[in-house]
Amino acid sequence: MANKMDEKLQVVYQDVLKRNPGEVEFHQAVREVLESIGPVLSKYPEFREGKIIERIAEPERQIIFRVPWQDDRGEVQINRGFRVQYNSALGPYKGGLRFHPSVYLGIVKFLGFEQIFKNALTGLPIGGGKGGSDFDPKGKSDNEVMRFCQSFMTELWRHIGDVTDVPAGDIGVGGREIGYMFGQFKRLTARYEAGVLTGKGLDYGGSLVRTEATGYGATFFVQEMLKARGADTFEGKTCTVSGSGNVAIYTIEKIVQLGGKVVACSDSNGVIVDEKGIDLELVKQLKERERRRIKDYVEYRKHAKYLHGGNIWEVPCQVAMPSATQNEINGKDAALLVKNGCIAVGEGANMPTTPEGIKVFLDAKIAYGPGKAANAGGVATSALEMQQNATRDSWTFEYTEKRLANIMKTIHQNCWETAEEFGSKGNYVVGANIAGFIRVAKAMASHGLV
Ligand code: NDP
Ligand code: 2IT
Repeated sequence: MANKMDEKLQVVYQDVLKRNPGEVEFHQAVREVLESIGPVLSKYPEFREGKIIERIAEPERQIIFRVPWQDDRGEVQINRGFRVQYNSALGPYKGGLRFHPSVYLGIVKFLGFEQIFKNALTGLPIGGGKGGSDFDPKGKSDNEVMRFCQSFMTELWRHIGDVTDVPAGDIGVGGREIGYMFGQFKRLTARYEAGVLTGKGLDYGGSLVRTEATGYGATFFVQEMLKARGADTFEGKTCTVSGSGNVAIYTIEKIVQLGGKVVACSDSNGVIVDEKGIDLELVKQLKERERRRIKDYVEYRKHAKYLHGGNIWEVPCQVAMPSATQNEINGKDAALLVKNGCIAVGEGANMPTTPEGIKVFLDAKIAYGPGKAANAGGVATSALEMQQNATRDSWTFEYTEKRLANIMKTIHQNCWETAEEFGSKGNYVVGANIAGFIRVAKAMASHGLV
């Protein structure tokens, strides 16, 4: 991204393309990391000799399974389930499950690959993994979602456990789905193994702040980036946050707490623009409690605008926080954001900016926080949930949020210092990729050829 890929890494990349045909999102994620880590290999020749990079690119284990279930009309439905156990050098595989019709192996592998470095950046003992299904939860009844989750877990349970692999939520998987899956796991194993899933309900082993953690963490990361640019803050800043799901909602909440104003959010159908500031309680009501579409916002707030099929990045802002999905900001969108005065971008979503978009942000020298650093607060708080489960403890909101804030501060500092050390001051892409990579690579090198 900031660096040209070195020749030997080019060979590795060509091999990744050949071995994983058609998995374009996975190729994109691998390429970004390979473009960053060239300078590390000069400093640590043992990583090259041990073929650490070739080994990191290949998942340790990939599980693909049939998920049959019955809909409310009694009709049989078949979906495909995935779990990619990518890398266990630093701890049990850890990463979310995504339920969305676009899910296929290439998406799960891109997310799993990103997760390795993200989890390493948290400094906590978690390896990288990801899973999901092409099941579409939209429009399904609670009973259909429950039957699907039970069938999904009927295969997944044998592959997971509190010291082997610990799934959590991602797109389409929240507290409701985790609850159904936990119930089925408990039934199949006859064990109350609380630490097998994170994002659990507060009544049965969940952690305070996990629901808020990704959005809060991403906002803390942007706060650190603003500080690093010269004592700047969110106070009075106009912000836009794409999506209106878990990450978007708690990003908006924290921005407002820190004095910023969010004027737009979205879903896959359109954009809400509310110049008075998005009414978060209304968004929570529509999205969390009533599971409706964001367009319904204008039924309650007549002054706001709904742009069907609109592009949120056309709305001028100083801080943009993409929090929906991959590749939602292309080169044109990025150029428009910069032109309209955007000074910071913090990625709540995974890989929301295309390579062309990233280049625009880096060339413009705005503060650009890539997902694997900026959105690491979610998985970090999952690791805190595992810690509470292991000790049968539960911490207060204030204490847990403080831990999260400190983790985000440390990640920011680590990325900043690493970028500087490797000659790319202010480039968080290089900082995050190198800092994450070194931690995993060192552990892998210690483990011998496994
Ligand atoms: P949710 O399912 O709660 O919300 C997803 C939001 O993104 C919805 O508003 C959805 O709109 C929108 N969206 C999803 N797919 C698309 C698409 N193809 N095009 C346009 N909009 C889309 O998921 P989360 O908030 O949990 O996840 C959002 C992002 O954050 C993802 O990239 C995820 O990987 C990442 N992330 C999540 C973490 C977590 O803890 N949950 C942790 C770290 C990263 P619609 O309803 O129309 O589909
Ligand atoms: O992308 C992510 O980091 C997540 N979806 C959260 C993973 C987790 O295990 O909490």
